[in-house]
Amino acid sequence: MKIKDAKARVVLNSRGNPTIEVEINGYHEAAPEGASKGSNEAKYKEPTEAVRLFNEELVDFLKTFEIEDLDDLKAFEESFMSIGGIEKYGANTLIATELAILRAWSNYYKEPVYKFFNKHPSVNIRILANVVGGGAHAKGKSTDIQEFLISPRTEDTRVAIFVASYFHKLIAGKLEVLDKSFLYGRNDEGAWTTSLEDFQVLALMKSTAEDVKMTYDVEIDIGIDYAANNLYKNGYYVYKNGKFLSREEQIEKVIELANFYNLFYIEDPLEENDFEGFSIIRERTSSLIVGDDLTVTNIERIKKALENKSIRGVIIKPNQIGSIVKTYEAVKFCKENGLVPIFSHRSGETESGIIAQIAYGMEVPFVKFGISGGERIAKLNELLRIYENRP
Ligand code: 2PG
Ligand code: MG
Repeated sequence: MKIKDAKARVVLNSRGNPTIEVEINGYHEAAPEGASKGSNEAKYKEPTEAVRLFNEELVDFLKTFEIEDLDDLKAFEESFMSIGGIEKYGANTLIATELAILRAWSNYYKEPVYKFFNKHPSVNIRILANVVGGGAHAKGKSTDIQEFLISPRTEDTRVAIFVASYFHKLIAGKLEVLDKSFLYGRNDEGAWTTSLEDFQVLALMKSTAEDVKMTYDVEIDIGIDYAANNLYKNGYYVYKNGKFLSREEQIEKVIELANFYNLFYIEDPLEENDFEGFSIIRERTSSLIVGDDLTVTNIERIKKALENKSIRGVIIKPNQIGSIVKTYEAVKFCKENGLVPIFSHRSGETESGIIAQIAYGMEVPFVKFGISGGERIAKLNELLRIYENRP
C-alpha cells in the first residue's frame, strides 16, 4: 500500500483532553494518553504543536513510503528517527501515524488489522477488567489502589466479556448498600469510585466473585493495579488517610494482601525504579507480579526486570514506547523469556478498537481494556467480532 494522503488534526480523547489524530489515505487513528504515566515513557509533544509539525513537515515525507509488512514499518521508523523522530515530533505523533497506517492497510487489502502481524493467530485471550478504581483515575474520595481487576477464568473470550460486565453491575449494587455516599460514580476508565477502604473493596470483590460463580459457573480471579508510583513521595508510600509506609512496610503490606485475598495479579506494587523490591514480592508470592511504570514497554527495562527476577508479567502499551515495531519486539521478547505480556489500554482512550486487533495479531494471552464506557467497550466489541469470525 502506497501512502498517498496524510494529514493530522486535534481531536478529543475519552477524558475530553486534546490529542493528535492522523489520517492516512482517508483512515484515521488517534493517540491515547495515560494519567498515571511512568517517567520513563516515550515523550509526547503538545497536541496542537504536534499537529502543526505533522502537517508542515511530515506529509511529503510520509508519501515516499509503501507499507506491506512489519519490515516496511521498520524501515519507515528508521527514516522517521533519522529526521528527528520522537524527540522532535513526539511519541503521540508516531503512534497515531502507525495506527492510521495499519487501519489504512487493513482497508486497502480488505483484511483485518491483525493479519498485518500474523495471518493465522491462535490464542484464547483472557481479559482483565477494572471494576472499581481510584488513584490517579478518580477525583474526590476514592481508593488508594488505582484498579481492582477481575479476570474470568475461561478459555472462551466471549463468555469472559459478558461475565465481567455482569460482575461490574453486580458489585455496584453491593457498593450502594455498604457505602452510604455511593452515587454510581465512575472514574476515567468506567470503574466505580467509592469511599470504602481498599481492604473493604477487596472483600467485596471476593464475595461478588462467589456470587458470579454461582450464576455463571466461571471462576473469577481477582487482581489489582496498585500504581504505587503515584503514592511514592520523598521515599515513602503516602496514603490518603495520612498514613505513610516505608519501602519495607509497603512490601510487607503487598505480600499480606496477596496472600490474604489470594490475589492472582498485582501490577506496579512499588515505585517505578525498585526492581529489587519487586523481586522480593515476586519471590514471596505466587501472584502474577507485573511491571507497567517499571517497564514502560521498553525492552531495556524489561531485560533489567528479567535479570533482577522482578516480575512474571509485563504490561504492553504501544503508546508508552511510541512505536508499533518496538511494541512487537517487546511482546516477542516477553514470550521468549517466559514473561506474560498483557496488552493494555490507557486511561485517556480513543474510540477505536484497533488495540484489540493488534493484541490478537501479536497473540498476547491477556488484555486489560476495562469493562465500561464507550471507548473501553469499543475494544471489547472488537474482540467479540474477532472471535466470532475466527476459523
Ligand atoms: C495503568 C493505566 C491503564 P494510565 O496504570 O495501567 O489502566 O493507567 O493510562 O493512566 O497510565
Ligand atoms: Mg498500570
